[in-house]
Amino acid sequence: MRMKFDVLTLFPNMFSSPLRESILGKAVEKGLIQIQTVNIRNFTLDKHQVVDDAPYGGGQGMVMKVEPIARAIESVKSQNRSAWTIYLTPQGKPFDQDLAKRLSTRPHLVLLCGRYEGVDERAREFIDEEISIGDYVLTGGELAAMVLIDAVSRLIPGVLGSDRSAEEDSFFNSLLEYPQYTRPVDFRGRRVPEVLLSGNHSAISLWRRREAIKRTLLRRPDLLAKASLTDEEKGLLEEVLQGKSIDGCGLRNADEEQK
Ligand code: 4GX
Repeated sequence: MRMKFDVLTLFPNMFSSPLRESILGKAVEKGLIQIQTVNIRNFTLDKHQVVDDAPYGGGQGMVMKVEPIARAIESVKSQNRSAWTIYLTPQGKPFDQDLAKRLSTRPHLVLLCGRYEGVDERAREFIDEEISIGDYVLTGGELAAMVLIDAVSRLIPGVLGSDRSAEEDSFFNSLLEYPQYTRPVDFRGRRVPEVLLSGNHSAISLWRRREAIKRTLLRRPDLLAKASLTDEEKGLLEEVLQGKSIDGCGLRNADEEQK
C-alpha cells in the first residue's frame, strides 16, 4: 500500500461511488491507494448520537461538537502514528499542485470534513494542516476532500498508466496545456493545424510550446510570472509579446452574444 486516506465525515456514502470509478477505482483495486471512511457519528457517546449544537454567544446555524471529532481522530491516530490530519475549510492554505505533490509523499492522510457552520474551534488542536480548495463556499468538506484525494492519488507512482506520467502535465512546468486535436482532420470546415499533420517532430514541439505560452499569457498571466522558463521558452515569450500572431488562443468571451 503506497497511500492511505481516512475520511472523517457525517456522510460516508458520498465517498462510495465517485472514488471507485475509472482511474482511482483501478488504483484501489491494485492496492496502490486505500480510501476508508469513518462516520463521526459513531464516536458520539449519547443515546441520540448528537454531532452538532448551537453556537455559544448566539447566531445562525449549528456547530460541530468537539468530542466526537476528537475521539474519531484519536481512534485513527492510535492505529497509525504517522497519520497527517487535514481539515478542509475556506480558511485553509490554498490547494495547488505543489501542495498536492508534498502531500503525495505522506503515507497516511486523515481528512476531516465539516458541515454546518464549521467545527468547534477546539477541534483545530487535533489538526496538522488546514487546506482550502478555492474561494467559494461548499455545503460541506466532502467534495473538497474528494478533490484533494483525486489530485494527490494521481501523483502516486503506478496510478496513471505506465505510458502516462504526471510529470508531463503542463502544471509540472506551470504552463497551461497546448491545444489538442484528434480525428477528423476537417470538422465543419475547421481544420487541424497543418504543423500537427507534418510529421516534423521538432516543428510540432516548438508549435506546442509557443501555443502553451500564448494561452498562459492570455488566460493566466499569474502562472507565467511564477514559471521557471527555459531560455528557449523565454525567447518564445518575447516573440509572442512582440505581437507575432496573438489570436484568441482558444479564448471565447462567455458574455459574447450567442449567434
Ligand atoms: N475548501 N467548505 C467546510 C464547513 C465550515 C464552515 C465554516 C469552516 C467554517 C471548503 C473549501 C468549503 C464548506 C468546507 C464549509 N468550515 N472546504 N465547511 N472551499 O467550502 O475546502
